[in-house]
Amino acid sequence: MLKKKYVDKDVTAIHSLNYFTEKLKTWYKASNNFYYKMFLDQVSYATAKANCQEKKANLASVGVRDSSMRNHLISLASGENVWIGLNDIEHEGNFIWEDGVVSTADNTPWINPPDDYEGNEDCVHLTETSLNDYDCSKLLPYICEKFV
Ligand SMILES: [Ca+2]
Ligand SMILES: [Ca+2]
Repeated sequence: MLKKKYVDKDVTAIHSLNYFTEKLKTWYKASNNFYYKMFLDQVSYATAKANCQEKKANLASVGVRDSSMRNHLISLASGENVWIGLNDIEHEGNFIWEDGVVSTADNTPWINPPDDYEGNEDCVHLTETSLNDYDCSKLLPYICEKFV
């Protein structure tokens, strides 16, 4: 029988995702009337964005700006790191939500200010508590959001 000699980080992440609640496996209608779905394939921010758009959706934006909806999404995602729709790709330090809304202190719940680590973090993922800027080429699952 074949045995794996090691388990790398990504495999561990996929394993832990098995524990997230069933709700986000299909389009889930939240109390804000938007629908959410979590995709478990681990992809770059650009691919995640394109995959959501293919489904007539956006990377989650509206729901993430709302504190109670954000906490709800974090619990539905079991605190996994997942891409959501916020980036400063165009201009360093000027974050824009994927639905076009400009990020402000009021609508963006950084616990720590984005650190643009090694000058290479322009995309944002949900953490178990809040938001973090991260390397856009890293591979993460993601949450799409659509209105109908
Ligand atoms: Ca940045
Ligand atoms: Ca960071």
